[in-house]
This record gives sequence, C-alpha cells and structure tokens, in this order.
Amino acid sequence: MNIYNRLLEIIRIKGAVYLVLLDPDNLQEDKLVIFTKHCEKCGVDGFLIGGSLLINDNLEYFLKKLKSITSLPTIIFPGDVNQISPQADAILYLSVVSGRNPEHLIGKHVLAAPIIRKCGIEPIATGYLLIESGRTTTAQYMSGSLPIPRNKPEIAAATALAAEYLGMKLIYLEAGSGADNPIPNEMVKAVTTLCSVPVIVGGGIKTPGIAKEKVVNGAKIIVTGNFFEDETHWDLIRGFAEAVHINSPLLV
Ligand code: 1GP
Repeated sequence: MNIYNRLLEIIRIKGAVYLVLLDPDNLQEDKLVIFTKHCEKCGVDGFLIGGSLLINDNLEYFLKKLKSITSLPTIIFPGDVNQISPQADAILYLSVVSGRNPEHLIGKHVLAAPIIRKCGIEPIATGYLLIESGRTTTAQYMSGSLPIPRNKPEIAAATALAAEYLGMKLIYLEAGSGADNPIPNEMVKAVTTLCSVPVIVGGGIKTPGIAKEKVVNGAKIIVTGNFFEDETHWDLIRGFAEAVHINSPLLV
C-alpha cells in the first residue's frame, strides 16, 4: 500500500492522523532514537521530516537512522529542492497556492521532479496554504509570498478548493512552525466543508485541546513539531495522539 493510501486507511480507522514533524537540525541522534520509540508507543501515526531552512547537511543520515528504528511512514516535508532523499517513504510535493510566487507554484517542482523519480519515493501533491498567524513565520519569509489573512476563511476555502480541482491530494493549512496562533477553527471548518481531500492543520498547536478542536472542525491530519523540541513536553505526546484520534470509530 502506498503512503497516501496508508494515510487514508488511518483516517478510516482512527478518524484522523497524527504526524510529528522532526527537524534534523534540532534533534540529536541519541534523542532521535528515544523520541521516535516514545512517539510510536504513544500512538503517533507517522513522521514528517524537514524544515524551511536546514543548516546541517545531515538529512540523508537522519532519515536512514529514522528508518532503521521505525516502521511508521516517513514523509519528507521539504523546505527546498535539496531536501529530497531516497531514504524516506514519500515526499509532500508542495505548491504554495496561497501565494503568487511562480517558483513555489511550478519552478521548484520542475527541478525536483526528476530527482524524486530517481529516488523512487512517492510524491504526494499537496496544496500548501500559508495563513497569517500573528507575525512573519520562516515559511512565509522563505516562500517570498503573502499569507492569507486569518480572518478570511472564505479565501482559504476557495484557494483550497482550487487546489483540489487542480488535482492535489492533500490540503495543508499552515500557520507556521512555532506560530503564535494556530489556524482558526472557523477557517478549518470552512475549508473542510468545501474540500473532499484530507486537510492537514499545523503550526502553533501547543495543547491536545487545540489539536482536538481542529479535528472536531474537520481536520484529518494534525502536525506538531516545535512543541516537542522541549523534552519536558514529551509526556504529553499520548494526550495529543488521543485528542487527534477522538473521532475513531473504535472509540464508539
Ligand atoms: C510547521 O505545521 C508545522 O510547518 C508544525 O508547526 O512546529 O508550530 O508545531 P509547529
């Protein structure tokens, strides 16, 4: 089963998918093993790997290590074309559809396509929407584009639907890593009501309660990253996983 279908299968069984974002620049090797095992034990469904800007040139090694310790899906969440590796299972093939920067709508894709093909990993076409979240985030800055205003759910919904009509298989509502404010519930609702492909929500999700609200409003995949860079938060991972899986038919 390919990774996209595996995500759909998790949604069918657990109601929603919980992915933890790993930034190879911020997670040392000894911590990676402990953290990954802990995530598996606590009900995390898979990992995104990447960052808007990777400084250390260790993605390949990091992924190899990760694959050797987990059977959960490993999906590259690329900040740029240099973040492609055959060591992962799949890659989010991101189009920044909230912006009007052609580099992030087609330019980078042309450069990446032959590399992805050579690597033999699964590209998952994803409409990526940057949403204003309080202050400029790294993702916004690096993409050279304006985010969608957070009080304009109708713009987000129309943009997401356009991405779906263009054939994208996932929609990612992104507030930005470490965002002050997560994606507003009203916006999650507007987008998930209009779209039929799964909607990912990430950025600034710092409590299980916030994760649950996004799922209740229709999100099918929740991503957290920054929050678990602080080791003292690791004991909350199970709480996040349970909150994301709140709609699991198995709980009824
Ligand atoms: C960032 O959506 C992800 O691209 C996760 O954000 O690091 O704020 O959890 P956080």
